[in-house]
Amino acid sequence: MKCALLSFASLALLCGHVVLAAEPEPRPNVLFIAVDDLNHWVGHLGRNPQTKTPNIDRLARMGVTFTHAYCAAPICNPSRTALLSGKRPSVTGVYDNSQPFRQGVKVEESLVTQFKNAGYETLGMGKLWHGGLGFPDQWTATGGREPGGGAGGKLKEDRSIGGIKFGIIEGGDASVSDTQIANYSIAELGKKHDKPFFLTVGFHKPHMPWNVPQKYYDMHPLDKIELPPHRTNDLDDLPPSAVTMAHQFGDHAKVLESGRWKEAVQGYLAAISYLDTQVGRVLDAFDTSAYATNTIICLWGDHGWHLGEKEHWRKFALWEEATRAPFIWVVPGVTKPGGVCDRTVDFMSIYPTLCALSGVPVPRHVEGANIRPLLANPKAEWSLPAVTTHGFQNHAVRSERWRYIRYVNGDEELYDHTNDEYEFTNLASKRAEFDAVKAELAKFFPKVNNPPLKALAGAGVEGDDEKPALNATPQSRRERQAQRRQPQQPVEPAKTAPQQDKSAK
Ligand SMILES: [Ca+2]
Repeated sequence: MKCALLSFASLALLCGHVVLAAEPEPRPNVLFIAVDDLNHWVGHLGRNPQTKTPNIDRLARMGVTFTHAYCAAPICNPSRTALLSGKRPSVTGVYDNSQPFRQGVKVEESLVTQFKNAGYETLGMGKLWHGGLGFPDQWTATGGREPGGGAGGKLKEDRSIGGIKFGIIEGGDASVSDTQIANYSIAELGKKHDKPFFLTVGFHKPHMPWNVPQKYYDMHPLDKIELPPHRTNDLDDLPPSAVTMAHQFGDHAKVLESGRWKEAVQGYLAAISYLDTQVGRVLDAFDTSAYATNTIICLWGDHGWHLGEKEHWRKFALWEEATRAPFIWVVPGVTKPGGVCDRTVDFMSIYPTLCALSGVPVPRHVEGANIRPLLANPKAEWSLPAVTTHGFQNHAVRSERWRYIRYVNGDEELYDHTNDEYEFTNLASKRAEFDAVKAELAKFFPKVNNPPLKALAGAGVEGDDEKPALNATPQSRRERQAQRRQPQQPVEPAKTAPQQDKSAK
């Protein structure tokens, strides 16, 4: 009715030869749900049938879920820095947890700042940037620092295997800080807001330690746990850079030695189910709130996670398990319930898409594609692959069919997902016909490859006890010299890569 009246008023003014700017549409709120270290083990993506995530699956049914969504970097700090700043790791030089994002990004470049400057209330609690909420000036108000950070409550039973940390805590859900983070967002959804809001819910779990109450372990009985698909000879066809990446922490050897691989899988599933419960509490509050019909919801995991696939654990790699994560959007007037999009997207899309959907200007520095066309029609044509970077000049390009990885020293991997969804067979140097495929995919590697920012000793470990993986791939002295000489040069085809076969089609 209001719109009809406005239209009539605008028409009257036009007829009187007086042109005034139309009153802008009311802007949508944004509920921004960031989940730490949640890989594609959510029920509706079907990757692991053992996982129990009824609430994330319910959110997926409310709008559009992306089955091929990938991080810009497979580590907390660079992934979040990229998607929140709109600048890839290869632009900021933030490749790792040890490089302070504040040195690569200005507060004015932040997605949250952009919404604040556009007149939004910017509210949040938990982990958004690496270590917490990031720049204080982005926020109009926050829920403050959650008790205990992301670690959870006091352990009743420590089940950790070396660096893979998990166990059962004393007490119930209230002992884990994500419960307080959910409480904060539930309270904000219950308030009257005079301005549109951008509300961040920054969940920590299922980041390690997987310390959650007993009941979540009981949801996943050990005798029912199955190991993720893996092959004992899976590394035989990998180049040296990839093997280095797989073995960088030595986790898999320790897990095998312990004989408790299934317990670790159980721990991750338990932490996911705890996290899902908190997502459900927020959704329940959302459904009954005054904002259920005028709020965009965007849920993302910051990267994937390995649990022994390719003899690798954690993130820190360029394979499917380390790079794929849930990505769900609910956009009033744009998405329809039950949408499933198989197109390849990466999380650089978040910044420009949220701005475009909210009528907020997109700053010039922002990279990434506006995926509104896919939100409106998940089957729409889409020509862009997803791009992930891990360390200086190590990149992966993922199209709907292929994953092509090229490391700084020219090492390569190529996987065909039409018949190899677990990336068991590296085709990179198998046949000449793949050279054309690689050449096509290589066009999407980042054109700017800035050197890594200086790491701060002891930095990057705010709320994250994992060691840097910056030097996971060995560099030759020649490469290091070239890097120092030409920090801004676009990536060149590696000299050690096979020559393209021009006759191959
Ligand atoms: Ca993370």
